[in-house]
Amino acid sequence: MGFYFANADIKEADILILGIGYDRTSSFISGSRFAPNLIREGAENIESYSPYQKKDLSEIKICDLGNFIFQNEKPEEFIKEVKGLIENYLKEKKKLVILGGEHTITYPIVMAFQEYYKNLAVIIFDGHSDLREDFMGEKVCHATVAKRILEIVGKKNLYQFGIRSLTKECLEKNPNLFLFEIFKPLKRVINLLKNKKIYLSLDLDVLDMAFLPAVQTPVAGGVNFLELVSSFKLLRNLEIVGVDIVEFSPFLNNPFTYASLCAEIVREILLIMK
Ligand SMILES: [Mn+2]
Repeated sequence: MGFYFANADIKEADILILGIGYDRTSSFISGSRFAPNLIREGAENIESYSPYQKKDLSEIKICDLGNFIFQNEKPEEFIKEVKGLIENYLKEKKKLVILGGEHTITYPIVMAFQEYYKNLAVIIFDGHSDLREDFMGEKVCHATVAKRILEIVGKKNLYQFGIRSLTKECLEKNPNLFLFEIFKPLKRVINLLKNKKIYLSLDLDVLDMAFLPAVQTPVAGGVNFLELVSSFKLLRNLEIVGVDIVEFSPFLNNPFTYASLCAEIVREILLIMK
């Protein structure tokens, strides 16, 4: 099944939605490979109208591409395949919303975006800094993804918000890393991002685990849903060309409850990209 609000074919769509259910490097509670389809199910329970943004999804041309089918899950092959796929959609001048899967998927996606857009900045909302050099013998995994992205886009173009799980060394790696909160620090720096193309990576564990315990690596002390949506509304002032929404692990709790919450987040994201 696709999202019920996906109303366009690939040619006429402005925004493409794609599921990438990769969770091979998950080190704690895996299962995010099931997220894309469960969020589609959860969408059946939400309105296409957003009372937060006072807009309706029917105002946007959206195509749901379904899910990416892996040919090979070896990291090097997976990176190559995903990067190539994303490049093709960018050449068609499409905006993208990608549903993970674990956070690792952001790396090949950003590689493609960085090559296509010369003035790209990456914004990450996440409970974890993901700035480790390597983790459990893996160079490219959910715990190193922000470090790999930092190497591609440079310190001036990576902004991290909501972080509350990191090492002391990681804190020093990115001058634009903001602890605990999203809204206030984002409001302070948003003018620096006005002439950039923006890629947003939304790791759902930025939310407090009381709101969304169904994530692969839960962290206490996160933001609430209203702060997240208020932060999206700030981002509406920027040009967002791509978004990923990662780390939802639906079967950890009643999948439909939390899938509905994730579907609301998808709606709010789509509406800030118009
Ligand atoms: Mn995280």
